[in-house]
Amino acid sequence: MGYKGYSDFRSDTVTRPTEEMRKAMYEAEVGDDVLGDDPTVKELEELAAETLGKEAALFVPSGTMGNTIAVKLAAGEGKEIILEEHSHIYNYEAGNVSRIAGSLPRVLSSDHGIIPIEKIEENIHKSLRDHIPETKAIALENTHNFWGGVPIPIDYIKQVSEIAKKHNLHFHLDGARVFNAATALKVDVKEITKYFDSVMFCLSKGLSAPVGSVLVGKKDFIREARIVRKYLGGGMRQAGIIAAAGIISIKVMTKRLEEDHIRARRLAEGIADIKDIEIELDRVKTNFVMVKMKNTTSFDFLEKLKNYKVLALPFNDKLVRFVTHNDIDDKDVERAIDAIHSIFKN
Ligand code: TLP
Repeated sequence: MGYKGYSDFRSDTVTRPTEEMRKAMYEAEVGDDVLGDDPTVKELEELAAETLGKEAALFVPSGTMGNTIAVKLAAGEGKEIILEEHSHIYNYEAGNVSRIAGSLPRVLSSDHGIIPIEKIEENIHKSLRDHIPETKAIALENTHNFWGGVPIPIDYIKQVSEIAKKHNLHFHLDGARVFNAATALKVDVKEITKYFDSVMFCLSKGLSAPVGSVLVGKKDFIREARIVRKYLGGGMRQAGIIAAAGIISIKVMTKRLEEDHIRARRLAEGIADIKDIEIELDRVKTNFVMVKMKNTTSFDFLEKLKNYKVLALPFNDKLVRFVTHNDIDDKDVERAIDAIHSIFKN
């Protein structure tokens, strides 16, 4: 079932490929990428590595696979990885951190995605005795999905990277929306990624590609990652068809994210005065608006919202997420604002 005619704020994953992407996909030169001869995949991987300031890159089918491969190589079986308690890797990746990577997540609470530095350091375990699993890795998420798409500040990232270095830990970024973070922080994306050993970012979210994510890091790490991708069944043959869209994601779509952020802001401000809901306005910094229900449930609210042809995503019983993206324009935002006002009109 499609939602043609609806204003779809459920996620930026719903974005459809642009005309430019469709044309590039049609024209893409392709080959068998498992045999290493798809020129378009190679071009995407080289562009991704260069854009994020890393030695090499690997095109993967999803963000989940990119993160899973990274955890598997960075921590691995029986070793610990430090994660924030609401991180996507821990909560929304089907348990892959243990199911596939075989690692133990050491989950730490935070203030909107910021785990106190001392707490991180206290939770690093070296295998002094043979029954203690050793800490091997730490991951951050930027922007942080659960915490409302907030960008994690660079000086914090730098501090965590120093701890990681000091304790010889692999530092991974779940950067599904790292270009939104860079846009909000007004920096080149390298200013964020340079602190990490590996970064996963998604082409298929705000960057509008139909499929795919990229994992970047050192050459040796990516060589190993290619093997893990293969045994997970993620080796793709004439993948240049989809990589062609990813190239446009990086070259073109990364430059327009500010528009989405402005629209999210407009949406948040347009409904902030409604007394039946709660919004933390100062946390609306990228393309997410988290709306807390005071006197109803997310599910009741979303049922009503659907009657106005507006869709959003329930995060839990009380929390609803609206995401702006390339397929949301000013009219969609105004439609959502009017619909929400109508629903809560006494
Ligand atoms: N996030 C999706 C859902 O899973 C919630 C969304 O709509 O936001 N890291 C982060 C921070 C993500 O938000 C997501 C997807 C992923 C990883 C996984 O990417 P995919 O869906 O490509 O496996």
